[in-house]
Amino acid sequence: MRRRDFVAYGSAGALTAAFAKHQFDQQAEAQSGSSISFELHMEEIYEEMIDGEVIFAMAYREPITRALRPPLRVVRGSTVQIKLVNKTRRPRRFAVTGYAPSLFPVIPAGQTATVQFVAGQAGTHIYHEDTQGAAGRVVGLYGAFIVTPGAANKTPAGSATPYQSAGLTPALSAIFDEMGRGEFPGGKWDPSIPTRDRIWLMSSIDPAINKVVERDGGVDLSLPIYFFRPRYFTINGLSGYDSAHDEQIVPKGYVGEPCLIRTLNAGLCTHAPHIHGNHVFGLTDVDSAGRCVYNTNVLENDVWILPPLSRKDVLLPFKKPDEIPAAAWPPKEEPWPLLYPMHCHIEMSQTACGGQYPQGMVTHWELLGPSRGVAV
Ligand SMILES: [Cu+2]
Repeated sequence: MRRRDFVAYGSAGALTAAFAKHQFDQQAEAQSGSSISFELHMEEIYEEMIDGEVIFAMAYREPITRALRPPLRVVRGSTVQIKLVNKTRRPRRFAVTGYAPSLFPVIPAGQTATVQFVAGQAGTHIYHEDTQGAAGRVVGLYGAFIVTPGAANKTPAGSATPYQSAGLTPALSAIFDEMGRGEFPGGKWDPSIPTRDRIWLMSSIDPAINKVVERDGGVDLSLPIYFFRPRYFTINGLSGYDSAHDEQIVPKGYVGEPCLIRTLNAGLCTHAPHIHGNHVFGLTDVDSAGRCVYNTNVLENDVWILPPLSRKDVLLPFKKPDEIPAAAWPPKEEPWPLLYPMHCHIEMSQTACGGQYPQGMVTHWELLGPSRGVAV
């Protein structure tokens, strides 16, 4: 099949995912405190890699929008029901990081089950397949599970945050209280602006493992006979040129309008996202049980480590890049927008198929202008 056919399909998929995400948001808000239902089909698919290779993979699919690996957004305290349809050839078990495995029964091949649990602490999680070691997850059965705080999201001083008031640390409160003044002149945090809340769900693919799974060979990646040699590295399923220009991935904004970036690693390699132009504020981490932790000490990071199954929320401040002298700001000769790259600092992840650079885990962010509404 020709590459542009796949690209066209991919764009439609991205649009569908965006629409679906919005739908999910509305649904989640409408049902805050009560219950919310999703349906995910586990499917065996073929996916095109950035270099044109087509490989076997698996994915959770939303059956109405057809979106692959849709992000699920729910409000803290709501009862979450997920109808899971196992269309693959092996038993599967669903999992969500930080939630007890006993919540999720094994679903035999061809069977359907509905799991139910209460959404806990507001934060960023990964939902994924959890049998055969990590094999199902590594061939693509994963997605982002986001818990939003609902109305109880204020700092003691009354500033809105993406997190719940209970357990909010003084350091996080200080960041969100600062919005609308000082470093962040763009106004208070507004959870209703979707473009200021991004998901970067990273993963890595070893086609040899996918081949074994395609042949229905038993793979247990916890066994030492399996060596994981990844050749493709993705953000939200895309690599290289595609991830660098995807509207759902690239943060865009004006000075003083910070963007929350939820970074997650569903793969088997440790990653190290690194960003140019600004440092990010590290807002959350995970503990040894996989639960979200609100940081008590917010550091400015140039690069942050992201081991398998970990998640770190960071805040990209959208401030004047330090390398531009104040006397030369705003720039008169450089055209807006200013573009800055983001790339993983584990260097193997910068290639596709063992050498095609820079077709790996890369994207960029765009500073659109000095402040919203000001002509430049
Ligand atoms: Cu760099």
